[in-house]
Amino acid sequence: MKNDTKNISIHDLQSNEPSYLETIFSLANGHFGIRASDPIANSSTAGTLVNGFYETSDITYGEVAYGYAKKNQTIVKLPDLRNIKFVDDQQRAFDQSQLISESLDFETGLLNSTYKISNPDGKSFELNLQAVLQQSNDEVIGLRYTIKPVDYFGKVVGIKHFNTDSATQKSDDPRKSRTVDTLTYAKKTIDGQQELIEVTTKYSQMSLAMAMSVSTGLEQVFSLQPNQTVTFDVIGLVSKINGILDLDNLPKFEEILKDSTDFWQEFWQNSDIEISGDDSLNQAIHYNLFQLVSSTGRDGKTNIPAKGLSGTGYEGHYFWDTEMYMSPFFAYTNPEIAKNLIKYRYSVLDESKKRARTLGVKEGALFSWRTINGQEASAYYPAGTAQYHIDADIAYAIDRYYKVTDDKEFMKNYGLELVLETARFWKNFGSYSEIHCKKRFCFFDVTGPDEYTALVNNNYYTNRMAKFNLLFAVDLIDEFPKKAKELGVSAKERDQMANIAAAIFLPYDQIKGINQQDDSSFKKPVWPFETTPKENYPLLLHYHPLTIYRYQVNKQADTLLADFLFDDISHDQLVKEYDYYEKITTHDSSLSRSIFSALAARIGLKQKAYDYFMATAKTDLIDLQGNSADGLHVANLGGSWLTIVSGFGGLRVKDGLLTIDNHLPDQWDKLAIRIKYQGRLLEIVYRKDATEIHIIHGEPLPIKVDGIEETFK
Ligand code: IFM
Repeated sequence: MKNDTKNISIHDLQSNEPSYLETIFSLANGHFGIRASDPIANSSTAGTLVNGFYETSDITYGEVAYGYAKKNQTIVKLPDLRNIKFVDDQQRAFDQSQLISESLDFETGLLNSTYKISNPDGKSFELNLQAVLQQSNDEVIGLRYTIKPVDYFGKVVGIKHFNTDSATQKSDDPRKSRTVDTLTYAKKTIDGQQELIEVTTKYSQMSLAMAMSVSTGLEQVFSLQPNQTVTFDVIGLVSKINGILDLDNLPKFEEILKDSTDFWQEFWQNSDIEISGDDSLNQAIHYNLFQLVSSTGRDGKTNIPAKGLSGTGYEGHYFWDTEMYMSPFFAYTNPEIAKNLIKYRYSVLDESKKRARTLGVKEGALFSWRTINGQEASAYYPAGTAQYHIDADIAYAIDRYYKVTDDKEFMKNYGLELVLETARFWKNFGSYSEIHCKKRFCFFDVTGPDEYTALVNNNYYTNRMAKFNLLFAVDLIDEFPKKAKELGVSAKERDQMANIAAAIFLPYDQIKGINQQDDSSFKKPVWPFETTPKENYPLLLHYHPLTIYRYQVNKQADTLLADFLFDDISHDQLVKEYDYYEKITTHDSSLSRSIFSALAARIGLKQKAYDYFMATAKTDLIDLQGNSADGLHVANLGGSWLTIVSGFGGLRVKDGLLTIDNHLPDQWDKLAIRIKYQGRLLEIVYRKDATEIHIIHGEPLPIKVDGIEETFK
């Protein structure tokens, strides 16, 4: 039976703005993505994006300093595979189009769009375009064009060639992408049915091939007659980076659709979430999970761009978003993908060691704040490189993966080394200082997750994460002593890490009784929220950074994120901390609300948890941040899962035990989630007065549910 909450159509959306719809209905398979363009409009924002395919350019600084990032890395917008041209019997283009309907099916991965296409006389036909990406062979897309006359009859020429004109608009918004005009296109083969182009970037020296095959011909003439339709299929191909394409044995459209349907069926089998009684919310969650997995590189060489493959925003860069917001979903539903995301970090470990040397650290690795190839691409170090918490975020994701899978082999071959090299960074980048007559280990000049506070001393989140990273390294050294020795660890180094972890300073305000965001945070005046007009949000687009940094104002969860992750402060302190930081947080970052919701659920602030969650769940579907046209907020897609499962569902691994606390919102009668845990598939059903656990397959498992440990079969 069809599930009504596993599809979305334009009627479910409040905006019909074309570039917004291009994002919302974009399709991807981890390797490449295609925006849902109007096929005849030649939109400047339409196109194909390949995960990890970027061009570099020099970063131009007014004043440069040692160690600044040198090169931009910009994801390349490639030709639009949907694009087509139709010409009438007088050789005039059908150049007007109007979107009539559009819907995306999350159970098959099929996007269905219908347009009314008209010539200069206003005579028209209806074009239905179906698009679906192959998932097993991720280089393939199937496109089916079906044409039905409205009041135009007679000759039409359909012309399908690669359109390589690409005009991206320049903008001052730092979240948008810069233009790339250093591409070379070479037509390699062309016959009546197939066209292949090779795209080469001038500076990053990457290339790939795109091809399309139209069985009825690249330029085909047909005649539209009353009550008749014309259908033809286009099979499109996008090679791997520096790869080649095989144009023989192409699959048929139906085969691509079947492949996609099989993929999505298995996906929902392992990862579904159902909330009783709110169809539009279920739809939003299903949409989020569909787009999250679509956005994710699965090959161990690529990662998850902050906007997925749905838009060029943030230039296709990978951030800490992956480890803290997206990989939890994969660890618990598709650990193979979680593993490959960590493998990507391993693949840039050498670059990260070099970066640590540039920062003056003689051992260890510093992962880049924003990057594709491992090199730092942030030109603004106060909110870029200074966010070195990314090292510990990666270690945290490895710990999560290990807890959920118990994959010792992976830890021996990859995990240990990554945790060790990040711990070495912390050991060398911080320093001892005397605080309240005690020797404490500190991190000076650091930026935490909150990007409205920069270059402060002892950011609580960073210090808490560094402590975790060092302790985790010590645990792993003890667990894998032979491998640790091979990696050059001595008993002295191990003890040094343990001692530093114990001495790390965690700022705490005695009077307020809460953890302090950093050494200076409470000394600053609170941002004048009462006199800030609504239209001045997000603040980053209206105030100089130095205006913002001088106030207590948060863009996103910072200290509270540490509280969420470590669950190590008393209920009373958490309530006070939440209350304090909530008042100074703007949520100008889409990474914020999910954490506020999850924590509110844990504290018992039910209405707040629900309200923040509703905004999180529908961030892109209601264009909450106002910039979904640039691409989806993929961290938030993962954040919405995190809120449901770890917030309302209270799921975490604590003291080696899967632990669940039922915080079901009053608005729901039932929540059912599916997760994988150490080789088992589980369904957890939360009701108002009970929590049921079903082990769908796998061995019995002890679980702590609402404080009581029981073995479930
Ligand atoms: O990584 C985030 C950051 O935390 C807030 N600004 C946007 C980045 C990319 O999503």
